[in-house]
Amino acid sequence: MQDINLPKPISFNSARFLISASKLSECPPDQGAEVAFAGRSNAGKSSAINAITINKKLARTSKTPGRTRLINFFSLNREGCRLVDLPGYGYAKVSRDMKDDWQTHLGHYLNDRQCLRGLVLVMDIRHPLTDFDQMMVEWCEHNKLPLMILATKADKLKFGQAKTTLQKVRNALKKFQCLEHLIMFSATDRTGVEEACEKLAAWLAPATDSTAADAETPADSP
Ligand SMILES: Nc1nc2c(ncn2[C@@H]2O[C@H](COP(=O)(O)OP(=O)(O)OP(=O)(O)O)[C@@H](O)[C@H]2O)c(=O)[nH]1
Ligand SMILES: [Mg+2]
Repeated sequence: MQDINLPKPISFNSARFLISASKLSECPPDQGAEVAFAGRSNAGKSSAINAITINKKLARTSKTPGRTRLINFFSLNREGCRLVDLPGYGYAKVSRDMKDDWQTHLGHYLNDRQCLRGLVLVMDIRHPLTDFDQMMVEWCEHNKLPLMILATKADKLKFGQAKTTLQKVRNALKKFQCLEHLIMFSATDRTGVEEACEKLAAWLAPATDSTAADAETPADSP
């Protein structure tokens, strides 16, 4: 029997570009529910968003690291729900000032955004757990923010190798309670896409009821 209060399911294919922000003040109002994709430059964040939304043209991807320099917001078919493509970290070829600038804005977003429901950390399965990745995991743990890791570009490894790497990552992170999902992923052959969609929809679900979303918002930011 269908619960009459059940909202329509999120369709990730409904994602549409909403706005780009270079700083916190340019972001959409801090309401509803967002899930942000973070990770090293060139790890495959934008490609993961495109695979999840089944829209190759949604987030711009590039062979050149540092393609995504702004915080890009994508709206979904459920009001107030958004996916967020964050600028990659660790891009070496930009000036130090510019790098500091990005990291400051990224830091502001991560620290201040009340509507953030979870973080998707995208890492290249061939180079997992860089220093920055570890920092992000620790940041999620400290802020009690649910974490999903997409070990992407799995198509670049043999299945056995990919499995072994995943197990190593799992072992390395077993003390972290924030880690809710660790998924072998490939934007190219769509490994793990369905699982990621399912978990993302669950994270975004509470925002369907605005009172529930409000009730969940802590009075003070961490
Ligand atoms: N083989 C393979 N290549 C991938 C996959 N995901 C991304 N790529 C490639 O990796 C490169 C970087 O992908 P992006 O999605 O632009 O990476 P990004 O993390 O958004 O990069 P920045 O915006 O620079 O931070 C592109 O050439 C993609 O085609 C994957 O699952 N498999
Ligand atoms: Mg990108």
